[in-house]
Order: sequence, then structure tokens, then C-alpha cells
Amino acid sequence: MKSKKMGSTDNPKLVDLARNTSAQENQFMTTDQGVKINDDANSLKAGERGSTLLEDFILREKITHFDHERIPERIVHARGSGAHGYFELYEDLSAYTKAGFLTDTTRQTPVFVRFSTVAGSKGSADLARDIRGFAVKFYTNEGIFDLVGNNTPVFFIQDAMKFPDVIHSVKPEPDWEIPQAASAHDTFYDFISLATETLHNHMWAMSDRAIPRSLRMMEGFGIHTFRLINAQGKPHFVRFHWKPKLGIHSVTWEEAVKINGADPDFHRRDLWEAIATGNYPEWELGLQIIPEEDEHKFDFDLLDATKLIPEELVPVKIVGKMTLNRNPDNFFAETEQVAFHPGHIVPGIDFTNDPLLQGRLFSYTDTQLSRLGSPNFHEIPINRPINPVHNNQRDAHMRMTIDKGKTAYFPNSIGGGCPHLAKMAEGGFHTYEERIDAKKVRDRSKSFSDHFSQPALFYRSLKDWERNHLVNAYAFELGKCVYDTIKQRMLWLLNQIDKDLAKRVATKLGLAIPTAIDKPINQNIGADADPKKHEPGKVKKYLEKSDALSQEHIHSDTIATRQIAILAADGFDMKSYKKMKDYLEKNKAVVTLIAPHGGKLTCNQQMEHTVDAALMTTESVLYDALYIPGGKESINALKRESKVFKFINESVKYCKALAFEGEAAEIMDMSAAKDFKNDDAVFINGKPEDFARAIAKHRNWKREPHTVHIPA
Ligand code: HDE
Repeated sequence: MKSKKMGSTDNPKLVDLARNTSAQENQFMTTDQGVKINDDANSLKAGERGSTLLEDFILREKITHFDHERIPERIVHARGSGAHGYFELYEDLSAYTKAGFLTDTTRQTPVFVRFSTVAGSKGSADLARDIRGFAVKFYTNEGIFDLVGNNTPVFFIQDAMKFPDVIHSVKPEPDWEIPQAASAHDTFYDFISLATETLHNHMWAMSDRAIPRSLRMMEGFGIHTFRLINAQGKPHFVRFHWKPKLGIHSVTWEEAVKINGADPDFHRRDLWEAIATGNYPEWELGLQIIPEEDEHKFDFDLLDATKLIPEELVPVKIVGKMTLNRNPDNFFAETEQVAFHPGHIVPGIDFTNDPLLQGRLFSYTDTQLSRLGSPNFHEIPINRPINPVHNNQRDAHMRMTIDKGKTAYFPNSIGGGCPHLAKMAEGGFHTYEERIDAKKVRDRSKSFSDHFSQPALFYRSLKDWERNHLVNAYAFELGKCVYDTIKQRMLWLLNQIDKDLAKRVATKLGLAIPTAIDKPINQNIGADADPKKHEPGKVKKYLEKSDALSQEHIHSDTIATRQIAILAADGFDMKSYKKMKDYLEKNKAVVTLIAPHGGKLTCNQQMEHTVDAALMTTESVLYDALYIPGGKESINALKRESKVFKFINESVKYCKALAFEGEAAEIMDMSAAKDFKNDDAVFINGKPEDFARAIAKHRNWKREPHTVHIPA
């Protein structure tokens, strides 16, 4: 394996993008036609106070361009954040695939990743309760491979035919365009309570997975079963996983709501700053590989995108690592114009008949035509492969390539038969020859009809604190619905999944669980299909629980990039402050000195310290932990600030690590922290390393049941 890490100068995709970058330093301002401009503030007029002249080509050009600056936002996944990086392979996988980036361990393959929320508009807030998109574009030597996944291992629906329905139901309601970036409304629950295949992914959406602490702290999944094909043409089924090196962590819903107000760009900023400061996010690529002959050995169908394959049944083989080490130069040119497509595959990878995947293969090119405006979207710098492109596709809007020669057809003799075809041995793509012997039907396989077993498995597999959050999420979302019939239908369904879950949600809603419902609940079948055939079956318990489904299953002991708030005022104790700050920063945490005022603070050793944030400009929910150094004068000043108590009380309530030094104990006694002196993550005159250990654990969820009385 290459030991040198791919950086900006040797990343072939970044070198390729550099052909189109433009820097302004020391340059004259010109029109788009290259004419130097000498007044960019005043339009051309008939006299100083006269009307503007149509002749003013500088004004016309500037305004015209401005008028057309917007392109349609993505119909789903409109809000996103992108980054460049590279993928490296740990071991040669040629037993399974001939894809170069999965067989050549000396290669580093450039990638561009775009993370996104699904439902909200481009300008919506980052901490919406939502599934996150996790789309990776690999610029391989053999062409582009896009792994267009999500941060949950399953999807809402089984067949592409239902995609417009599920999306229409979650998007703002069409009459009043409310609510923005939120699933907590009637149309969504109306739909999902009638289409029970949604229940599994929905349960993930109600879990903490849907409110991640950071895009860097979530898993990614390709969801569908794909095929790997080796050089001998032998296929294996595969599911793709991304495992974050920083562990999987979330905020609480109450925090999410506050973060959306305090910093709607919380995730975007976090990703950008981590990369800008050299704390490169990393994920390991994992594969669940299934021999073809095992296709039917599971209690669910591998082609069903609403089912995961428990890691206990098929372990995830870790095969490589992705590192994101460069921020984009221009959001629009890169993050907005990037066009992913699950149909972008390379030799060695192939599709399966998953009916959701099959529909996606149509949708993504189609959507780029309206979003990017032309079939030439592959020529946009961020989308073009790093290997050469030659074919007989020609013309259309905004064609950039100047194709030489007389021929644009194949076969030809005038052009010497070029571009010529590649044999399989030369890397020509060859579709896996799957044997098909079937009737053409508009139907769904009965093997897709188990809608309850996996949501039940998911619920059983969560830790207590995760279940509490999930119950609260259901109660919140259903509590926002207006129609009782919808809430009751949902309760009835939850009761099919898990009695405890349904009971707890029903209590919070103040409703009884119905013993029967008056509507058919599985309307996703065709009119002529036999409803009996598609009725969701009862919960099957093929696995008691799967530890991999809990967020606790990937740990990290680092505090790198964790945001630590230090509250202090003039006269703070320099010695303890410095000791803590140095330790945290040595371990790559980000320390923010917060004070009642901006500018400078003078410590008890009469030294000046720059204040990073004045109390009024920031909020505790933006930090992972809180430290208050001693110093009599400082503590007395902090006692007069109500926001200081908001910081402490929220940190206690949201189970964060807190450390108090010297006189800061007095403040602690005036706050909600006073009842938590024996808490594992609360320290009085503690050692920095113990504080750091507690921060690395993310939260002390054991505290949570004891914080209900805190009005934060
Ligand atoms: Fe997408 N999806 N999707 N989707 N999807 C889009 O393509 C679609 C599905 C996913 O950062 C759109 O370029 C259909 C599953 C991500 O640019 C659109 C179906 C999964 C992104 C589209 C699905 C995804 C998209 C909108 C059901 C996880 C953002 C803009 C058959 C495996 C990519 C665009 C980015 C984007 C259609 C289902 C993930 C309209 C029809 C399942 C991460 O083409």
C-alpha cells in the first residue's frame, strides 16, 4: 500500500479540477467578454439624474447573469455539504471483484462525498430529524463509481413506484407549504401508516440516527444488494457499509431544536472546520459478501431494500478506508453541481433486481436533465471522470468538448473505426448474465411481505437510553399530527411491532391502542392482487437482538475536534485554565473561551487572553463539554450572568461532561449540577485526562433519567 497520503497536489481529481479554477488576485475586473471595467458602481445614464441607457452592456451583462444564477434545487436531498478525499484499500479483493479500486492495494482513489438531509429545502437547518444522504463518487481509473447511500441500512419503500408518494407525503403539505424539513405532520403519517413497508426505515428515522452530532460521526450504507463480479465472471452479492472512525454519536431532540436556531449550519460548519484544521474525517469501507448460492437462505429477501442483513448473520468485512482531506473551492461548482447516480458502476460491480434500485437507475439521469439542464452534465468539472471519455454522443446545450473528425457514428471506416470497443480483457464492461425465466407481471414477491420483524429487532437491539429517545420521538411526531385516526393507526401498527413501544407512545399521546383498525393498512398492492398474499406477516424472531444496531457498537477514545466551552470572566485562575486548555488542545479538542464580553480577558496573573465568543453570541448546545476554571473575581462575575446557568443546566440535562475548578464549585452549587457531584462525567478539581475520557464517551446517558426535572 502507498504510504504517502494523497494530498491536494497529487490527487488526480483535484489536478483535473484545477484546469477550471480561477483566482482573482492581481487581476483586472472584466466583462464576460474580457473587456476591462472601470466603473462597477454606476449604470450608464442620460445625464446624472436621467434614465438608464439600454446600451449599457456592462449593466445588462451583470444583471442578466444575476437573474439566472439559480438552478432548481434537488427534489430530495436539496441541503448538502461536500468534501474531497481519497479511498485506500487494505486488501486485494480479486477473489470477489475485478474492480481496480477494490483489487489494487497500491492505488489511492480520489473521492468526492456529499452528505445531505432528505426532506428540507437547500436553505433548511442541518439538525432536522431526517435520514442523511451519504453519496460517494469514486473517480477510479476505470471510470466513475457512485455509491449513493444513506446513513440508515434500509429504505422506506420496496418499489420505485412508491417513491413520489413517500416524498410527497413528507415534503411540506401542498396547500400551505408547511412544515419545512420536518416529518412531524399528518400527510407523512397518513402515508406511512397505510404502507407498512415503511415502518422499518421509519423506526430508524425516529431513533437518534436521524439527529447526528456530526456528519463525521455517522455510518453510511449502500442499502441495496449489489453484485461483485470477479475476473472469472463469478458473482457474489454485496452490501456496502461505511464505519466512522469517530464512532456513531447523536444529539438529543431538544438540543437539535435549539441548534437549528443557534447555528442552522452546524453540520456543514463542523465538517468544513474539521477538514480545514487537518482533523480529516475517516470511514472504513465494509462489505457484507454473500455467495450466490446463499441467496435464499435468509428469513427475508436480499432484494428487499427495507431489510438489513444483521451483522451477526453476515459479518461486515472491513476492506479499506476513506479520508476526507480537502474542502471544495466553490460550493456551487462542486457541491451543488455534483451529479450522483447509482447507475454509475465500473467493471467488477453490477446491479441486482432490487425493484427500488432498478427504478433509481432511471431517475438519477432524468433528474440531472432538469436540474443541470443538459445531457452534458458529465462534462461539468466535478462530474467528469479522471480517465478519458470518447464516444459518439454529440452536441446539446453547453457542450464543452470540441470533438474532432468527421465521424460521430459506429461502425465507421473514415475515422479508422474509432473510438473502438474494448474487449472484456481490455476492461470492457460486461453485464452479469443473470438467467431469467419469468412472466411479465405488475406485482411484488411474497418474500417482501414481512414488515414487522426487523423494526421489532431494531427496537429490541437498542439500549435503554436509545429506546427512551425513540419513544419520545414517536410521541413528538404523532403529537404534531391533527387527525386522531392517523395516530391510532400508527399505534395499532406499533403494537404489532412491539407492545412495550406502543404502550409507552400511547401513554404519552393520551390515546388508547385500538384493538382493530377500520382501513386496510397495506395499500401498496395492485388493484388485482390478492390482498391476502401481501398482508404483512407476524413478527418473526430470527435473532433476539443485533448489537450492531445500537449506536454504542462503534467506540472511539479520541477527543479530537470535540468542542469544549470554557466559561470565564476577568480574574480567572490562569494556572488551572492553562493546564486544562493545554491538555485538551494537545489532544486536538477545540477550545472556545467564552466570556460575558468580547475583546480580551485579564487573568489573575494579569495576562490578556483573547475572548473567542461573547456569551450573548453563542449557546451551550453548540459544545460537547463545559469547563469553568476558578478565580474569585471571575466566578463572582459569572454568577451575575443568567446565561452561565443556562450553559451549566443544559450541559447537565444533555448528559455532557462538566468540569469545575476551585471557586467554580460555588457556581456549581447554584446550578442544576449540584445534584450530580457523583456523576461519572462531572468533575470538581478533577484531572484533565479524566475529563477528556468522559468527553470521548460523548455523553453519560446513565444520567438522563435523573435530569427530567431540569427546566433547560
Ligand atoms: Fe435517491 N434521489 N432516490 N435514494 N438519493 C436523488 O437525484 C430516487 C434512494 C440518495 O448528494 C435525486 O441527483 C428514487 C435510496 C442520495 O446529490 C433523485 C428513489 C437511497 C441522494 C433521487 C430513490 C437514495 C439522492 C435527487 C427510489 C439510499 C443525494 C437529486 C427508487 C440508498 C445525492 C439527484 C446527492 C438523490 C431519486 C431512493 C439516496 C430524484 C426515484 C434507496 C444520497 O434522482
